[in-house]
Formats: sequence, structure tokens, C-alpha cells
Amino acid sequence: MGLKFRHGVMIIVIISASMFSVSMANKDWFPAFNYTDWWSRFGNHPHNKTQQEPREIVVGGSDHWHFGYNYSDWAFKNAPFYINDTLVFKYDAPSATSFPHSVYMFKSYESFFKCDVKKAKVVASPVQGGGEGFKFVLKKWEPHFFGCGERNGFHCNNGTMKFAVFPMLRPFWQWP
Ligand SMILES: [Cu+2]
Repeated sequence: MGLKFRHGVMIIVIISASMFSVSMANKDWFPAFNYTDWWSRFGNHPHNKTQQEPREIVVGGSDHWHFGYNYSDWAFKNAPFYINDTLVFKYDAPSATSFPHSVYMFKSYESFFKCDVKKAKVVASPVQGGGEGFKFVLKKWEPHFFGCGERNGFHCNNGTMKFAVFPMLRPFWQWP
């Protein structure tokens, strides 16, 4: 009886372990999510109580917000992002020589994946990216799906102007 029970538990452990590895394999769809980061935050580590300052991050770095730059890759390389960090979207206002861009936020991963701009809400119009840029503060502990809304999703799809961010709770100790 006891042996059977233990056997059953082992099977459950194996199944959940394999499910975990499946979800790990799928984590590419959400590049900004960092598992090791979770461990450093909630694991049992000695730490000092220094709160790190929120960052202001220019989306795309010196490339700013334009057609054809791989923003998913950018988000992956610049992760982790934290709550109260500010994303700065910089793009020129529409002119004779530049294409208009904008910032939309998708409500679900599905609409983000398809660049379904009809199911997204406008967070910045084509004229809001000039000067210091449009600033978006990551206030909520939830996935944020950003994309350019221009040309009915063409910039988002073909121009790879899309990325996802899951802001983390900022650690109370110094980052190594
Ligand atoms: Cu665009």
C-alpha cells in the first residue's frame, strides 16, 4: 500500500516536472520573463536593504522606435524590467521623409501575436514620440504587450515593432 502510494507520488512528480520543462521550452514567446530572477528575489539569500532606483529605458536604445528593428530581441537583452521603470518611446512626428509610428498596447498574447490592432488600445499617437519621447511607466505587475499600431498592424508584423515586458518587483537588495 505504502509502496503504491509512493509510486503514485513519483509519477505525479515526474509529470509535473515534464510539464515544467514544456513551459520552460515555451518561454520564448515571453522573452522578458526571467526565472532565475525569481529565484534571486524569493530565494533565501542574505541581502542589504538598498532599494534600487527605477530606470528610464529608451525602447530600442539609440535605434529608438522604428520599422524593421527587432524589439523582441531588444526586450530579451534588456530584461529584467521592474515595476516603476519607465519605457521611453522615441519616434519622429509624421513628415514628408518619415513614416508615422505609434504605441499600442494589446490586451492579450493572442492579439499581440497576430498584431490585431483592433483589439489593442492606443497609448501614444504618432505625434507623441517627439522631443523627449513618450513615457510609459510600468505600474502593473502583469504582462505588457506593446506594438506599433500603424498600417493596420503592418509595422507590428512585418516591421517587428512589437515586444512584451513583464515587470518584476524590484529587489530590496543590491543587484550583483
Ligand atoms: Cu511603426
